[in-house]
Amino acid sequence: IHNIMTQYLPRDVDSILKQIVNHVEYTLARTKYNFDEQHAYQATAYSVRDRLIESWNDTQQYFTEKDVKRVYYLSMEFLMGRYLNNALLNLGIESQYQGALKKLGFDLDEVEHQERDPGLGNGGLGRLAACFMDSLATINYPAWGYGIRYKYGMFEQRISKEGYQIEIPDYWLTAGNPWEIERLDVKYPVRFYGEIKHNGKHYEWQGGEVVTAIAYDSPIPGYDTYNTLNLRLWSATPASEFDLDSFSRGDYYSAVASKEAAEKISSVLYPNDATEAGKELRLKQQHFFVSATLQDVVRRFKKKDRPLTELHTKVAIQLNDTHPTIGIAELMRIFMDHESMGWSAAWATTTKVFSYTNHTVLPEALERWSVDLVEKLLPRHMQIIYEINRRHLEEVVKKYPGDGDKLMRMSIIEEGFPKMVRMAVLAVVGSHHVNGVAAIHSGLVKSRLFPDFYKEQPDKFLNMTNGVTPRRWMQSANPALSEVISRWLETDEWVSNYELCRGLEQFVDSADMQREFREAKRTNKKRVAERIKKEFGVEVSTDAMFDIQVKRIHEYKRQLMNVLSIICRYNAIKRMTPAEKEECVPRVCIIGGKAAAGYVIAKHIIRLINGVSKVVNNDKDVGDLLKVFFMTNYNVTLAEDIIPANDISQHISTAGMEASGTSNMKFVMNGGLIIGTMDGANIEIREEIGNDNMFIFGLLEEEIDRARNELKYGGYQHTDSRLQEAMKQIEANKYCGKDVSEPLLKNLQPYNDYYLVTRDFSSYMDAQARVDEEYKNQTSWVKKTITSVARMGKFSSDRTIREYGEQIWNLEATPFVPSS
Ligand code: 26V
Repeated sequence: IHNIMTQYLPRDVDSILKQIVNHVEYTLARTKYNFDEQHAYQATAYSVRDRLIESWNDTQQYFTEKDVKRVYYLSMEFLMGRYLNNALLNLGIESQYQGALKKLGFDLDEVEHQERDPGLGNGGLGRLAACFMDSLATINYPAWGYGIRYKYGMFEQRISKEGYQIEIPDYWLTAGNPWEIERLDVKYPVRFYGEIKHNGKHYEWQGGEVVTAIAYDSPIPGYDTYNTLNLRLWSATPASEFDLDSFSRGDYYSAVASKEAAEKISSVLYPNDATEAGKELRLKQQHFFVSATLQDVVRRFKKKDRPLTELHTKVAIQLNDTHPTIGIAELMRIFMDHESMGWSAAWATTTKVFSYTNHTVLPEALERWSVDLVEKLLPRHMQIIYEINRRHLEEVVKKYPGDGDKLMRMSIIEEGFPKMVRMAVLAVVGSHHVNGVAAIHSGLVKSRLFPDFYKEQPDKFLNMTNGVTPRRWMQSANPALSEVISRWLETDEWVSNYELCRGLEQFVDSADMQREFREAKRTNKKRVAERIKKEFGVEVSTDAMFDIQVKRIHEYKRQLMNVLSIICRYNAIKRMTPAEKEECVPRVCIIGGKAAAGYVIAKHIIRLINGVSKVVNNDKDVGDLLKVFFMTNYNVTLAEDIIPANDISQHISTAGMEASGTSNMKFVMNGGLIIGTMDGANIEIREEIGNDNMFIFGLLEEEIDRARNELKYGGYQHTDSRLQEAMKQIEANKYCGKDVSEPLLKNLQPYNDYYLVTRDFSSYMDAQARVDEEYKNQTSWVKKTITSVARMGKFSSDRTIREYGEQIWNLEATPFVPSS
């Protein structure tokens, strides 16, 4: 494989060595006899980037020549993770770089660890965008990603010595970013505030404040293809032309200060994916990156002389959640106020360009902006939104005369105090397709979020079950298992064609394969055991079951239920006789994840976990049977390290609340089993790998409303004595102070237990008992993991992206063919 690359930059070890040393001398200006690991990383990254630039330029030129339809993936978040290893594997030159660095006295692995993890996202939504970029490139789809180049990414999490979360700003650019190209020539003005004038022909938006968006481009290599895509992130800088009236004349210093303020717009990622804060700066960020993007897209389209009414034949724009939805109004504004299109033509084209992905049904996360704020910040957009709504409601009235309730439900404007713009409704009205991210979730999008819209246009609503890239999450993160898979399949083509892994199933009874799967697992567990030793000073055995729950801390994800069950396990062990201890399966419980800085309950949960960890790990009675660790600063890099070490992972959200989950897929692909609820993609994973290979428990989505009411109105109270004991210990402040225990316990009272922790608890404990029992039979366990790995093909993001390409974007794969 990879012969497509051989005609370009030389790829033998000595040429690569020369390229690296060249960058040490001329890019970093160091002498070749004196450079450290960080310099080695920088020089290596630049040399890899050189290769990517060549293929990147060729690819973009090729797309332009062929005049292909492109998709633009608009996302406020791209959680890319480290670039170097991913680029080397996709280019198929890892071993050569290893060799070259070795000759220079460096270890590639160590050099790769010098790279900062660019954390320009919160969690699932941002990481999905990154997996999609990898698949788009690999499938040779003509695509670009567009987003914001935040100066401060997701905060770094630390834990105080008392066990509380502390947030440290993530200035990730301290050592520069060799993967980006600053394009000072690619820039657009973006306006805020100001007023609207009519000049007799069309509306004009004037005055206010103008900032300049500058493009930063990063190449996105595909696996085993020459095609290289682009991720364009915008950074805000002061506008060059200045408005003499906008700052007080004669006051030079405040004039400079008002310019400096421009840069605030792209300075920090909002580290909260739980509740919509309604902050003005956040809406500014949205309009800033969307406006720059649409100007860029329209300019590219207009290079060829043709009417803008045909934009949708060459452009598809995917809205990653409602965050870029202001783009619907912005494109209308560009069409009408800059390009002199009439409303009907502008609207017809706009709605053929946009499509919208919903990522959550949680009402508190649905974006709504106050009409006052939109009117002040984006006055022309507010006018346009009103007009979109007027025409939209006119249709509704025609069909349902006199149905005021329906009108209220379907309106883009929520009539309240204050009046709000519902961004999700705007996205549905302005898009040709709307999709959810797993089957159950797409069902809820239709039945709960937009039932009136679904009734009118059922074909508008689609399901696109999420996926993850096997390149990063298997090949790169888990070389030990990947090597086993490739050897048994006698090919490594499964890396870009996961379905080939079905071929593993025929060997499931082979003792050799079982042993090799277990050896790979042990390798991965050993690495994590070493990390634990280093960070906590605790020795753990790789024979213990590694039980992992890592994800953002949210009440609906129920980390609290996990820690309560750990307390019960601890209490049970304390009561065991020596003979019973002999039978007990040792567990290492790992929990990790960040709590939004203002999410008080989530932070209490972290404090409780740390308290339990301290008590359990220091109890001599427990020994090796139970160890509990809170892994700090969970991010893509940490995920790559620990996911391959999982025996079991937990995906235990209240049914109906986790739209999809994507780490569930990664954990199974890495040879672990799932304990989980019938929620999100768990349901489809079960469909693929079989009920015997999963530990399912808990209420079903259709049972939730009723159970919640029963709890609330006294129709149900749990009687689990284990849970009662655990709650009593918390109440007695055995694990944390009452600042933490009181609010947590209050949330577990029947009338407050919105997430049904107490209701699902017994069922969860039963499932945990089944996990322990099954783990005792190591042969049957490893067979389950082999079968599961073999059957996960559906969850490659390559499959997901093909579905988007065929059903929503109408795209064609365009592999680069060198012109002779
Ligand atoms: C919402 C908000 C609202 C407040 C301001 C900042 C902010 C940032 C992000 C979000 C989006 C939350 C939605 C989300 O992340 N959904 C997750 O999407 C994953 C990919 O589809 C999916 O696997 C997870 O189940 C879902 O929770």
